[in-house]
This record gives sequence, structure tokens and C-alpha cells, in this order.
Amino acid sequence: MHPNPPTLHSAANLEALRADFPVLHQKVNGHPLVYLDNAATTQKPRAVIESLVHYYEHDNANVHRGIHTLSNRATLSFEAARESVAGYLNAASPEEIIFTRGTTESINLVAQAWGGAFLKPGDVILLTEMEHHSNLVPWQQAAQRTGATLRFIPVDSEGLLDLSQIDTLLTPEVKLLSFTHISNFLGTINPAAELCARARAVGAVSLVDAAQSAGHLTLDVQAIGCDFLAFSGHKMCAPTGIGILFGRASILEQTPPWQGGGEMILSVRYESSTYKPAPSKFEAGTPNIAGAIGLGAALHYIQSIGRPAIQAHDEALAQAAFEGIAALPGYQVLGPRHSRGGLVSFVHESIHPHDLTSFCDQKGLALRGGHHCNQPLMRKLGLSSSSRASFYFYNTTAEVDRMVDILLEANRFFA
Ligand code: C6P
Repeated sequence: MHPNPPTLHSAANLEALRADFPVLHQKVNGHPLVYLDNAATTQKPRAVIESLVHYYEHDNANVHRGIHTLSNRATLSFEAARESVAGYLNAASPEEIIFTRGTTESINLVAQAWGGAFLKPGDVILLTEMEHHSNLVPWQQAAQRTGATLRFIPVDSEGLLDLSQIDTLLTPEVKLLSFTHISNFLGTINPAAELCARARAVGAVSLVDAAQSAGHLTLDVQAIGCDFLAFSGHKMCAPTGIGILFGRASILEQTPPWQGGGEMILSVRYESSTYKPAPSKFEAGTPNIAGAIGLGAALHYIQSIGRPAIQAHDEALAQAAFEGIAALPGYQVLGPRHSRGGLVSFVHESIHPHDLTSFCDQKGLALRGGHHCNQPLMRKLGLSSSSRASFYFYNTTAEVDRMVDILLEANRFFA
């Protein structure tokens, strides 16, 4: 826990928070680092780094199988992390929490295990036009395997989902609605509870890709009413290689195991096996134990700040960035002007996003340039890439101002 939970309202509190992140205090290319690539991955606070060191220095052992003290300690910490995730999401029970490698693996698990069992020719998988490739390619593969087809909710000119056509799209053939909570390209926040309710009304299963929301908003899976929800630890202060799939207990019960191997079985014979209930039946092999413990520490850290404060802070920075960049000559900001998540994508009329992003790096400013794993939507908008700034609770308005100054400087440099 953060010893003295700060709010984000004062500069002093923000400085105290920033002191928890060793990596932020360095120069890059001769300039103080301004790290605005948090949608790709966030930085890690000392509390998380220390939780990993403590685990490896004191408790390292395999979980669930050793009848010795270290293994018992590792198992207790690992399962305590699962309980922390269940609390963080307001899941009905820790058995609804499956540890995976990240959002991508969580969605592939559903596409392969649930999709393999329940999709058939004639069924429809409903996605949106703003999905990350991780919530598109696994469904393309599932469709190829099962004979189901894909359908897409369109994105309008403002970068919002066009829900005017939802009734014609969400027909009884739809077996699954899978959508991103916050677009990692446009910053659009989608109405998760409303979409899940509409899916439920036609008997479809819902999956929320919470990769860009889990570290920023209060998420309550019972209030959202989703069947599945996926996110990655590394986008919310935890290590890479650990993520979560939440699945409603009744649907996990019906879903067959995914990978086979150790730990997920009850009994094995040469010819056949029986399986443990969820979550074990979806966690074959030795899990990322340290990663799960690090995720637990990250959740405590985030909760010590408070998600409403984080959301307000990130969205205020994104709004300031939107207005600052939109006012610069030559720049166009993409996505909705208001009610957006903590990120801003933009293009310049004549500077290629890769050149712009490299120019920023020379000034110590870390942005992301590229297609952000949104190639189909990029193509629809007539773009091949954009630059993107994405914010977290340790970023400051001074950093937004610095970014806007650097982007103005780029105008002069590339002229
Ligand atoms: N987006 C970004 O820079 P993984 O790689 O499994 O941790 O997360 C995949 C993923 C899924 N959905 C959304 C909405 C995402 O934003 C991401 C990751 C990174 O935007 C890398 S492309």
C-alpha cells in the first residue's frame, strides 16, 4: 500500500507519486524523459518491483504442488493475488479469475475454448470496427475453424460507435459480442454496460476488452454485466507476461478446458483425463507466479490512489492535449473531442507519424507512432499510421505543455 494515499490534486502529491517510479527520473537524448506511451505499457512503481524481488529472494517455489513451506507461501501469495483481482473487478468469486499472459492470450482462450465448443456454421460473431488486432484476429481464426461469420458495428465520423444500426446487427444469430471498452487508437469510451445488456437480450455472450480501461476506470463486472472481460497487467503498473480473463462462473463451467497439461487435471489415465473446475482447468502448467504477485501489488498501489482520481486525472490530461494539439497549425486530432479516455492520436498534414515520433524522441518525449494494431480502421479513415500520446496518473500538465511545444518545434524543423 502507498503509505500516505495521495490524491492527484496537488503538484506536491504528484511529485510524491512520481518519486515511486524510478524509471521516470532520467534524461533521454539529453532531455528529461517525458513518458507518454502508457497505452503501450505503463511504468512500474517501486512497490511492484519490490514485490518481485521479495518473492524471488524469500518465497520462490512452484505453486499448488509442493508440500513444503516455500511452496505453501508461494501458493498463498499467488492465490491472494487472485482474490485481489476478484475484489478489484467486483467478481462474485476468485474462481472467476483466470491468470493468463495478457489480453491477447485471454481473448484467444475464449475464442478457442468457448468458441470451439459453441460456435457453428450460421452463427455470427459481432465485433466493432475499432478493435485492436487482438480482438479481431482470434475471431477471424475462430470463424474459419467453426464456419461462423463476422459482423462489425461501424464507427462514425466522430470516432464513436454508430449504434443506430445495432438492432439490425444484433440479431438472434449473434452468439458473441466482443468489443473494446476504450479504443487504444481513438480514445473512444464505449458504453460497456449498455452493449452487454443488448447482447444479453438476444442471448449472446459478451466479452469486454478492458486492456485500456482496467488501470484507469473503476470496473465492476457485475454492474457491466459481461460474460468475459480481459486485461493485461503491464498496462496498469504490473509486470509484462501476466493478464486476466474474468469469466462468469456459469459460463466457465460450460466451457471446456483450453490447453492440456499439469495442474488442470483431476485424474489422468493413458486414454483419457478428467479436469479440475475453473479456474484451474484453464491454467495448465506452471503459471507466471511472480507476475501474479506483482499484479496484486499493482492493484493495491492503484487502489491506494483511487480509480476515480486516476480517471479524472488521465482524462483531464488527454483533454488538455487534445485542445493543445488541435490548436497547432498542420495537426489534426483523431477521435471524439469530449468524453475520451486518457489518450490522444493525431496526424500532421505533411510530416509522417514515424518522423514526427522520432523527432519527439530526440527531445526526450516518448510517444507511439504506427498503426496501433488497428489496421482496418486506419484504412477506413484513409490513414496508414498516427502518433499517439497516452497518459497515466504520474503524468503532469507541464508534460502536456512540453509535448505541445515540441510538436510546434517540429513544424519549424520539418518546414
Ligand atoms: N495495445 C498499444 O500500444 P497485450 O499485447 O495482450 O498486452 O494487449 C493487447 C491489446 C488488446 N486490446 C487493446 C485495446 C489494446 O490496446 C492492446 C494493446 C498496445 O495500444 C500495443 S499494440
